Amino acid sequence: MQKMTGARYIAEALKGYEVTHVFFVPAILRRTMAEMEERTEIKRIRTNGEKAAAYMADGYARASGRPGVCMAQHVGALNLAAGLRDAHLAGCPVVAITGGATPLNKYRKAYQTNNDLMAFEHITKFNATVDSVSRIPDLLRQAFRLATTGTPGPVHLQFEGQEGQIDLNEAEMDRSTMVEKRYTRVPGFRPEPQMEHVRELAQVLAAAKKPVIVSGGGVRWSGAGKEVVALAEKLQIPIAHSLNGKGALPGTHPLLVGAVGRYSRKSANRVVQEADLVFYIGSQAGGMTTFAWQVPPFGKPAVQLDINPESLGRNYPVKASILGDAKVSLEKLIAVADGATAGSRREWVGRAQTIVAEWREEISPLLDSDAVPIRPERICKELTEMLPSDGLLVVDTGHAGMWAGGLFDLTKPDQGYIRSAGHLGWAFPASLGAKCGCPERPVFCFTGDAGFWYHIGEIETAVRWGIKAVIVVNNNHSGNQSSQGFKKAYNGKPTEKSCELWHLSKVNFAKIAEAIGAVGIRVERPAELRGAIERATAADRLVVIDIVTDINAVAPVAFI
Ligand SMILES: Cc1ncc(C[n+]2csc(CCOP(=O)(O)OP(=O)(O)O)c2C)c(N)n1
Ligand SMILES: [Mg+2]
Repeated sequence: MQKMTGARYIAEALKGYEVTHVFFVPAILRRTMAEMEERTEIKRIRTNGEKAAAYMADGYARASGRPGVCMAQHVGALNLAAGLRDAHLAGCPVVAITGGATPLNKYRKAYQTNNDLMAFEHITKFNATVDSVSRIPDLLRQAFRLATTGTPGPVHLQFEGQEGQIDLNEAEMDRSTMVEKRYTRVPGFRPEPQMEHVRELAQVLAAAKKPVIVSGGGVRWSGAGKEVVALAEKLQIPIAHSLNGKGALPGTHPLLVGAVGRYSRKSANRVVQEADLVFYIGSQAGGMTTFAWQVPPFGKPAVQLDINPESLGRNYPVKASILGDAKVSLEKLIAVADGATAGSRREWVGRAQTIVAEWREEISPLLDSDAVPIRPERICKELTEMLPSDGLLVVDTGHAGMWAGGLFDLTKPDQGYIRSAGHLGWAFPASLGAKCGCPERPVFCFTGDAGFWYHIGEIETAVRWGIKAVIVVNNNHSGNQSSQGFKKAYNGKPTEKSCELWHLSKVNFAKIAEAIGAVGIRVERPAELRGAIERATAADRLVVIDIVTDINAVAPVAFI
């Protein structure tokens, strides 16, 4: 035991947990920040908004597999909470630290004070107050432990004091138990499944004539993409994936049919509809992946593998289920799977491949389109061809999620893909965090203009810290995904004034980027895309590629 301040302890513990960056808006844990400078190499990324700080920590975690850390003082706590919502939906380990009221200033209208704790309750796995400096060690350990185990997710610690200044206090602290290395990355544990459950599930698979795998985000966290492919090859099963699962699979594999559900690829939806059994692996079979339980319809025979028992059978009654880590469970399943049944699925695999070929033929004129203004499909094609061999694509929601989820392909084994789980504006800050988490990887972001506006001030953060990412903006001067919903709201006859609800200004983002010190490239013709991406890849700073696109280009609802 050694007497030390909370600030010193936190700085040393974060270093021990292999945290390389923290994302925050001042003033929070001021003394801890100073200790970090003195005792660690941790970069203290001061952002221009708390929500962006949370998204950066989220992107850092999804890219690196290590928990992301973000912080806000008491008055910024709910801004930070808003940013944890996507990490919660995506199951991503983020440790959020905020300041809170003190016993002396509670309930008396102290400046900037409110009780924020409940706001974190439904978006975190653990939501605790740190009311004594001597509780910092165990609560910090619990925070990292919970963030990285089971289904990963965000956690929140509210430190006493507007700025969490309880870190100034001293206590006897035990350095030897400061860090549990197991929880420095996901997965904290790889629980093994019960073999009888593995055999049961193998039997159901063996009996299926037309099975399909739906590979989810759990496969990405577990690093089980290779095992999914090996099982599919051994038994000859087509593979669809959720949007969270996209980054774990080779986009060019002959058994791959694409993203299933709402932001999807028509071929995947058709194959899942025709299947006689769906095998969900590391997927919650949620509304997005199943198009609100229409693909497949509720009642379709299913089997499931997940690390969290809550997921097993929740949305589709299961004929068999396995509880365990995806990678080790699949290794065992591959060992007992009956490869002799593979031949009986030749016709089914052929059918799936025909469906994929039909989809490709249908979409290729748009992928190759030379239209001006540029079609977003053409951007996806260029990104597929130009993303560096170890590049990571970070994708926003809405139309960006539809275009990239359905049309972009990972073509090299070391490429990656992460996406907003629903919050518009997530991708740009998340891509900056991703670059901090994986500095050696080229990071690209794909976003619409409405998505980019949310956190445009973070261009300044990226320039200040020399964070190099390439931001590809599909700039149709509107949030045009919303146009369809408004058309419906006007009973199919939108008025001229209804454009007010979704049109935005025509702005040149390249000029804004240049003014802040980033590289700005404006693209107006499809033939310029390649050169722009090449230039951006070679640049040494943040690059914004502002692509002028067609305001009338609307992504098809890829439902059968
Ligand atoms: C936080 C949040 N608010 C609102 C939405 C609803 N929403 C989904 S897409 C969209 C517009 C997207 O516009 P843009 O990023 O420019 O892409 P575009 O549709 O124009 O291609 C909106 C407002 C959302 N997903 N998240
Ligand atoms: Mg737009």
